Amino acid sequence: MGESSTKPVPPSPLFDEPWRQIGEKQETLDYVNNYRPHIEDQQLRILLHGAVGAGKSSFINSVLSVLRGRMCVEALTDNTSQGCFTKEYTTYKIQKGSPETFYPFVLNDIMGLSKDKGVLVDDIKLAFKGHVKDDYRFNPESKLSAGDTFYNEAPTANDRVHVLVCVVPADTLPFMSDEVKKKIRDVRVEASRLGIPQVAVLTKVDLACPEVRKDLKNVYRSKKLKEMMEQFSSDVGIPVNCIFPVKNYHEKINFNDDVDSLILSALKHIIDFGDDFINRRIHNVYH
Ligand SMILES: Nc1nc2c(ncn2[C@@H]2O[C@H](COP(=O)(O)OP(=O)(O)O)[C@@H](O)[C@H]2O)c(=O)[nH]1
Ligand SMILES: [Mg+2]
Repeated sequence: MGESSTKPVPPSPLFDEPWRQIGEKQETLDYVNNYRPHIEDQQLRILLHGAVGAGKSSFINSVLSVLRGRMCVEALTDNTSQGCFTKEYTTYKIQKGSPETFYPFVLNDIMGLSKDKGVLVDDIKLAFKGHVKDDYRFNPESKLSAGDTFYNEAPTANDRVHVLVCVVPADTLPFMSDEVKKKIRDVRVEASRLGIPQVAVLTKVDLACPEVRKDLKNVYRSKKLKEMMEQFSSDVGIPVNCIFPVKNYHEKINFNDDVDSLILSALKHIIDFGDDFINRRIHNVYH
């Protein structure tokens, strides 16, 4: 009866159940607040790389904001994507409580993923090993070399990079050029050679999927985002379990637990990967 009036039901854009659990916000925040590297004074250096406009500065600001409990715009974001392919190397420390106390991790960002312009892979390699001093202005035409004022001849364990984070925007990910994918792979290979763990942060998930824009809790229910993460994983070789979707605090939006939880979850995993690397290094030195 009435068979002709039954329209085919379009498949839902969402899975019934999330395929990954977002950790509980307070628990993750406590974990991050209590994190201490095993060696005293060791600091974990997190290097973010990604194209202009990927959301690197916004991610740093989001981390600062979540941890300090107020909106921060320290790593000034940039709306224009022109003419800013030379960038200074800046270390962002995060104050913890009293003015002279800092979290034991720092963040750097580097613009290394343009098709043609952008930081040279050679310079990224130098940054990995801690040879790039703060305030160095990258030159896409020539690499930093020994003897330069900004070349650190004797990097300490704290100057080295302990975890590499590739920042990619979800909204434009399907249009990422083969050249950029190749650059991500090249940087990854160099990082792997030095044993540096790699993570990807997928920003702007709110712009990539309407269901996620409606409710950020849908992030691990969105079929579109899962597909995107799997495709990106197979394109550049970063396992899906090392890819973390986030929405940044990027304009005057109010604090929101869902935004916080995703930022903190990404940060927790970044810290864990970096910490593993530090511990492996100690092990290798002493054994
Ligand atoms: N909707 C949305 N916009 C974002 C997000 N993250 C960054 N943006 C915007 O993207 C633009 C570039 O971000 P920015 O952090 O400056 O990128 P960077 O060049 O990698 O440092 C800015 O206009 C941000 O407001 C996000 O998660 N969602
Ligand atoms: Mg920036």
